[in-house]
Amino acid sequence: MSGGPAQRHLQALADAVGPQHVLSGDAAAGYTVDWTGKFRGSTPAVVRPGSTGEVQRVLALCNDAAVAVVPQGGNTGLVGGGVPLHGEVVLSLARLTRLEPVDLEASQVTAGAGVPIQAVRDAHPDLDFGVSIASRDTATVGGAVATNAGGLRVLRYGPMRSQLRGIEAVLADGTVVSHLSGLVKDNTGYDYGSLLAGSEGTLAVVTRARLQLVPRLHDLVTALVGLDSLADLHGLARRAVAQVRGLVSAEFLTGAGLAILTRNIGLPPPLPAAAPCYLLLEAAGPGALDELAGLIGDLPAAVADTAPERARLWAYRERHPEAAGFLGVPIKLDVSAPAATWVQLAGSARGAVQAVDPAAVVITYGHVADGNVHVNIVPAAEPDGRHEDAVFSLVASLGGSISAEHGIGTLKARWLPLARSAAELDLFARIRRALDPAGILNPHVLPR
Ligand code: 2HG
Ligand code: ZN
Repeated sequence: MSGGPAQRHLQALADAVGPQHVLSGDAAAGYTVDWTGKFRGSTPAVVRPGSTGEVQRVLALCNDAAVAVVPQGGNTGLVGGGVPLHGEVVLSLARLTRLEPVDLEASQVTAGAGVPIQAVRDAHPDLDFGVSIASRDTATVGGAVATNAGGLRVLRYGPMRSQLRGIEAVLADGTVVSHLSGLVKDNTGYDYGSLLAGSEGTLAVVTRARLQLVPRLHDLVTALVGLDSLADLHGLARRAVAQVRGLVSAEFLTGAGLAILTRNIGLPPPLPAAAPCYLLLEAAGPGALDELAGLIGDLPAAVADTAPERARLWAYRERHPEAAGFLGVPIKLDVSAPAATWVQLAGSARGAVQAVDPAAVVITYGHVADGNVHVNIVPAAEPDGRHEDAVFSLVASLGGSISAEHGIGTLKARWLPLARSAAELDLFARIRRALDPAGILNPHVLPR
């Protein structure tokens, strides 16, 4: 934007949402960088609408002026998809915080895009929300839909897309589409809510979501088991999935990541003897303790069945995303592989990275039952794409995905052809042009 038209556009945005909700300069700074510090951009304005009607007006104005927009929720994304890396206007949905009363007949709730995930989990004492992610206090419903967030309970409840029972969104030209009746069975045409889940802000801006709630779990038991090898760990996780009826989570971490955490945040070692890798299992229900004990047998393990003790064990896993940040600005990858090649992926990611950057620090952890490995890299060599190349080539050779849950964003856009055929990419582009012909929605994310 430049000169007079740019000023008139900013004035029109201020008229649409109120001048106090259009931020620039220092007030906008926090919206232009992601939490790892890797993705830093700049913006002429952060616009914070307070209603769907205001989102509608903002998008219509930007569409008419052909001004690019980056939608942003809690700004907890890890792939550079929610910050203005090319000088876009930031459309923050953080003020859409209305959480409607829980519909107890349907066990559903309708939440504004800016409602934090934890607030949905806390919406009713007898009910819970199936998606739980480490950033749940800050990550928002809209952002979680737009990235199809996964997290710690996917093996039990599926990702964000599976929780959707309805959606309200604003198209690029300001048209509002809304289907929030919450019907479980409703075959009346395209399920555009599913399409928007994982669309990374490129097809429409989510303003409200109708979400399925689940019965709150009781008698939760958490176990952290030390194992000698990733093959043993994967075998135990697979037996847990097959045998433990109340299994909720099966997460892994390694001694290398744990050592960084114990050094930097003073967590005491979880077990008397250090192990090469650790499997965290959580299960619910009256039989959970016995079932987990039977599965774990004589292996070294810490087992907890009270909330504070469970939280203590979870910290070893949930604080892993912070570990790389103690050493530098990390590259965060979230790859996955089929069960048959998971051990190979988890076991050779470090070697693949160090083949192109011998002094790089590589920390792996993640959601083992989903085949998902987080590869956090603190590069020593220039971060020029060589690290991503190494990991993504390995993943492609193992039949896996270059993004299990964080999305493509700007970080992975150039590697998408490794994961999707030319025909698929062309279909993506056609869908995108149909919904956003002027190309204003998150233009540097996913192919056009
Ligand atoms: C997790 O599983 C998140 O903890 C974050 O997906 C992973 O920071 C990361 O790389
Ligand atoms: Zn994850």
